[in-house]
Amino acid sequence: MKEKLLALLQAATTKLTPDTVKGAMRFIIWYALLLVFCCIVYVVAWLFDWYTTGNPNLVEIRNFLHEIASAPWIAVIGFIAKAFIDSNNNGIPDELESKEDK
Ligand SMILES: [Ca+2]
Repeated sequence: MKEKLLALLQAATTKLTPDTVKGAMRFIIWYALLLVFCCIVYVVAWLFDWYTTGNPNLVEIRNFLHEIASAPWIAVIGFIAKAFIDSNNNGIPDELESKEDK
């Protein structure tokens, strides 16, 4: 398990070097990874709380699910999904480029 996790982390870091990911796309990827990391930490902390107390905090997980299904989160997911589109491969999401740059 530990070796697989380290290999996955190493593969991710080698693919996210300045040579392979250019421009603003780098920040979009790091922002998306930060959101995923924070969600994972939240769920792991919730599971740890359940493990230590013996009772699942259903109110807290319901609030979390309600939060990640809310309109602002859906907007963030939409923004990130659009920002990953870089058809001319210049490192600037097509959504953020002016019409002359496309
Ligand atoms: Ca582009």
